[in-house]
Amino acid sequence: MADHGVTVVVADAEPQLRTAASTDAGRHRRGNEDAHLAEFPVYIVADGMGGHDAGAVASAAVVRAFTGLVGRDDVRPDEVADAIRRAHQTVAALSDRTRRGAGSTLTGVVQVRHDGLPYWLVLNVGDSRVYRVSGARFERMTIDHSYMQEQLDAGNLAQEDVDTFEHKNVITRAVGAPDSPADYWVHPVEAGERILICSDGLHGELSEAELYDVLAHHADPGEAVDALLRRALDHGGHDNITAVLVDVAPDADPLDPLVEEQAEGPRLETSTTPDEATDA
Ligand SMILES: [Mn+2]
Repeated sequence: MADHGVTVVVADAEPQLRTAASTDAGRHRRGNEDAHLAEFPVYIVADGMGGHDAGAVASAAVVRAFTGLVGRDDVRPDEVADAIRRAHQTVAALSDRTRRGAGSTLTGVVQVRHDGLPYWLVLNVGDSRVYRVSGARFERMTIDHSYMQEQLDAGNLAQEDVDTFEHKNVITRAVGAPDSPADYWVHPVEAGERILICSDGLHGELSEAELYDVLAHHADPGEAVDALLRRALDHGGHDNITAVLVDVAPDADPLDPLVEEQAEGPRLETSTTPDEATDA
């Protein structure tokens, strides 16, 4: 039993996947403005911001925009773009109504179908992140929309100085904010891979080496997310912390199109801003 009261949900709606999710307010914030959804085929994290409880309302609204996709194995990429557009509209309306500047990050993966084959549609707005472990490989699948990332890209900030960068929490795109299209990437579903979706309360406390270390030492997804949150709390828990983990079974049938034909798979639209999402 964890000493910080996290909630871990392990779902098996899709037999090839094992998932776990955990969230904690951390040690410094009164409430938890993170929200998440971890039900096949939707695995997303939203980190809300805004005065009073506007952040929590915003992140909850973002997650709610995706609930209609839950339980389906035939989701199309344009339906994900529609969900993001609905989330934008809802949060923007909330922001206008409350005048508190409500917004939210949104990141994660949705398993979509294209020509009958399943892919991960990776999506991102803001500075929550998606990571992927495949064998000894650990990679980030998203690019932050943040002032820090802009300074890194411009060469004004060195990678070794990110830990002490003062304006870590300034994001440049948010659900509900203008000029904030989502980025998209498409990735074939691979046997044995592990996908981590998290808010900055996790990746801001743990280095990528630490994230990988924890993931490599806990095969069970529930134990892994619990260990990730415990580690973030040990580092101070300065922010709300959320982690969603999706494991694709290592023994997935190689003849199953789920994991076959990756090289031959259809090319999906991989531009960062499909038309469907740019007008959100
Ligand atoms: Mn946060």
